Amino acid sequence: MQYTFREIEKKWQRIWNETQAYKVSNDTSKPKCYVLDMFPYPSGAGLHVGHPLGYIASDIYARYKRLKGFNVLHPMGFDSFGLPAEQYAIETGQHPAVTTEKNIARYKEQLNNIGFCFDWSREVKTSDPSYYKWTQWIFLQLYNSWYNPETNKAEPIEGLIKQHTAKGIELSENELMKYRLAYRAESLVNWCEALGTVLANDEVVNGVSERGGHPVERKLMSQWFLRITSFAERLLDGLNRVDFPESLKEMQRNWIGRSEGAELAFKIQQSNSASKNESGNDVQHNSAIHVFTTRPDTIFGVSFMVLAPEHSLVQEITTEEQKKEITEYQKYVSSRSERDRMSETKKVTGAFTGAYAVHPFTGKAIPIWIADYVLMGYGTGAIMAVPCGDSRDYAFARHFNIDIPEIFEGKDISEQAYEEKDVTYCASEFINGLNYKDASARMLDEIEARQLGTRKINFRMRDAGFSRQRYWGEPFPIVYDANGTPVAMREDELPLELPYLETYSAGPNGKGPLANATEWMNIPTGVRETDTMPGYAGSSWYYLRYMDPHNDDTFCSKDISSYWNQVDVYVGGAEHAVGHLLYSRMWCKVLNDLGYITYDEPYKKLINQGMIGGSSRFVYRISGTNDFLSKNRIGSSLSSEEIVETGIQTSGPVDEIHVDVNIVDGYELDLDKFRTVKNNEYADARFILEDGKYICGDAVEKMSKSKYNVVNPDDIIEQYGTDTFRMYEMFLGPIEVSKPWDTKGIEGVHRFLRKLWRLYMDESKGYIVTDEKASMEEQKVLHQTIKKIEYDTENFAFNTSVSQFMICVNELARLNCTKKEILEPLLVLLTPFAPHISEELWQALGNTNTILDASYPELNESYLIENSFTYPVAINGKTRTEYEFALDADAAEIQETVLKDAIVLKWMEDKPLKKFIYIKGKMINVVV
Ligand code: ANZ
Repeated sequence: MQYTFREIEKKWQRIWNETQAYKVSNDTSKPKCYVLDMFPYPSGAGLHVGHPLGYIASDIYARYKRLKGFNVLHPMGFDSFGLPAEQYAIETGQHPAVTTEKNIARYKEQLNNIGFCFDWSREVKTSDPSYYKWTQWIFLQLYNSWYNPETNKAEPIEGLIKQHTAKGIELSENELMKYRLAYRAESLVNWCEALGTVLANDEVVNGVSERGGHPVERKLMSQWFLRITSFAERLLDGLNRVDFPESLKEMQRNWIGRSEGAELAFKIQQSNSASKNESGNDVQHNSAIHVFTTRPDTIFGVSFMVLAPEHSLVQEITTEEQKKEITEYQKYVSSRSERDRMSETKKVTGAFTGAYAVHPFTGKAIPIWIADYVLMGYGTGAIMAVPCGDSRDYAFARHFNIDIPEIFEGKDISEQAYEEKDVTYCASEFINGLNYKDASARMLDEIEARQLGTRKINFRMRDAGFSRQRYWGEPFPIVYDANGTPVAMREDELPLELPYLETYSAGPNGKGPLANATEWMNIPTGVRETDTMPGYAGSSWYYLRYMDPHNDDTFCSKDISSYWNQVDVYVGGAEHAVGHLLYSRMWCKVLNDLGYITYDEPYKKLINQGMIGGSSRFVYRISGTNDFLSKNRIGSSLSSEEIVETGIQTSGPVDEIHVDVNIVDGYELDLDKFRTVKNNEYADARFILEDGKYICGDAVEKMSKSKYNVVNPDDIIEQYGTDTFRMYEMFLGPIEVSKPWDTKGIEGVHRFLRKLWRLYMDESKGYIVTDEKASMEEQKVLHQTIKKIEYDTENFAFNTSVSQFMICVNELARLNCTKKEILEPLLVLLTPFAPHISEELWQALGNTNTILDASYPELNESYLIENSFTYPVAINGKTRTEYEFALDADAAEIQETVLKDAIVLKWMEDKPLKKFIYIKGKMINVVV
């Protein structure tokens, strides 16, 4: 019988589908295991071979856990709302609802082709009203909650209202907005004109939109926000309780950006003649400049202060003489993005306000400047500048000729600031002579004692923008009444469905497309919110819906979420490190605080799979011609035969052009196919070959259509089969490492499966497995494999598992092993990797139940223990031969056997035995 993989795979996929083999029950006495993949955006391009890498790894793990007796939840769904889906729809001129459905169907087909064990009855789609009903409901929970700093928990906002009523205070809606976890506020946002929407910080990379690379500017707009900053400390703490890659934890920590320090006030010096208002009168400044510093220990080194150019005090304190300069500088800064300002380190710019502050300890006058390196959005938007301790302050002082006081004993600051903390202080009054730690503590005490300021912890993280001026997202369950006050919809009014729009161009006044849906927008009680929720709304809680996907009464019943509990393993890309992964952790904490679920971290363990790069191929066209040089002929001269044969006269500078990897075998271009691509653009191309072949250049690049290096899993599966494809993806290398796709090596994996097949099946004789008892050696091969596969699977090290399977099959083939005792458990080990061939052979062995529910082979370590030893046998200390004995063999028997051995007798030369030395497990020496 042949290994007809196409038939076998289709057959089992059909049977598993018919028997609902992957359906998972919530009602079971088995221990649970929840294995989750980051669900995909159903983009128009479909899946390429890079996408399933993580899915295959998690699928292997899920199948393994099932064989180990767990009830395994391994669901899949679609992140079908959001910008990518809408952009695709706009590009192709079709409605997002239509393209999304089409793309989902295509994705599902491709996923099923890879043989995943997803329980499709639990599929969720974020754009489905039955799903986003609950996204809207959770939004209302956020809207109706506040963060109680006393209990450190999200709580219903009624509690806050009651607290105030008890004190006789009635909180207005404006006041409440300052507490709600989902709130509306005016804020400078990342406005992307080209996309017509506001973007979250993590969607802006290097000052342009992550999608499309369009310019992003800062704009003041009224937006919805999530008060994620209230959870900053808990988001940090929680990282100590989860098993995430250290690099990812570090990214989250940096993003949250916790800084300990002090906030303190510098009084503004009362005007000398310098500060006059428009009518020429002295201006009274009652205000002080509040600064945030992480280095209160350096306060005696302060020689100037800097306000962010947008700081509200600038206007007030600037003197008449400096007005012009300050205004011009402000104009210059407003043209620059926050990111440019943060990343600019070389160019020093700034302007003097003409005003002075008073040093809180020395009473000295300190000039107040504005400069773009101080950002309005961080700390208080103002700093005390310490040039000797901070490089930006140092550069600034140097550039503007400001004093650089020395406060670090014996540190050289003639060239640059000293930023290390191994210092003792001088010229610093009461901290002179102290080290950093003691000085900081003393200074903080002093600042608080003198009521100059307080200890303060700052976070770099900002509240998360939650509004998008787009069509394809969840509508907010909010209506503005006649006064413009937001009113939450009632739970029983949900879902608020997205109206069907024919066009989804932007609405008036920077509003989204929903502002064009006037009938939908204007209702008797007011006007609906026309923004929609961002892409990360639906993905912040989808792991919960999979547990209880058809519940119409609640987002997920508490019993069920307690049973499935945290996601045991979450597999996905590192690009979601500070977006999705932080938001979903916050939502989890809120739902936990409000008592809807029983844990406050959604994911126990996280694995980031690496990216699979495309292996691009290039051809080299002589510029301005349709003539091509094979890679190693670039720069070489043409022979006269070649000139005659091809008609190409001279070589010359070449253009490197991407060529579709699918018409290249390894590096060799298929010339006939090449002539037909791009509407026969190269139909009359001429070639200078090497050894009769056209050899392409290559490079590893992102896998994308524009680089003609996309490999579709369907094509690979058609040629080699699903099982080969799955194993080959794993064989490419460690899951967390990025690597290029290379179809070449797949042959080896395919040959391995054929070889495995032949252990069970003979082409002419058919089924050849016997009931004979296995030898120790065969048992050893099997149990080594059990041990390795089990260890690797627990550690997601699947590439070495594939190697082990290969070693195992080679060994068993060498031993001519046909024994069921060995070959049957081997199939169970292989099932998670190559389920179809395993099931086919399992049935051939006479099993009638499915292998998906077989039990995992038990490791018997005793087969791995070496139980015999090959002794070197010496005569008078010189090794002459060797002999294998069982380790527990009797010493007298060993002596008897050795002394009868021909080689031994020869070297004894008939001399009488003086001594027989036997050291167990080491050596034998015959002394004569
Ligand atoms: C005095 C000082 C002395 C500082 C010294 C540093 C070193 P992190 O760690 O990132 O929190 N800073 C405060 N607010 C700022 C703003 N809005 N824009 C730009 N810089 C700002 O950094 C905190 C430090 O960054 C603060 O401590 C402040 O400078 C500056 F030897 O104060 B420091």
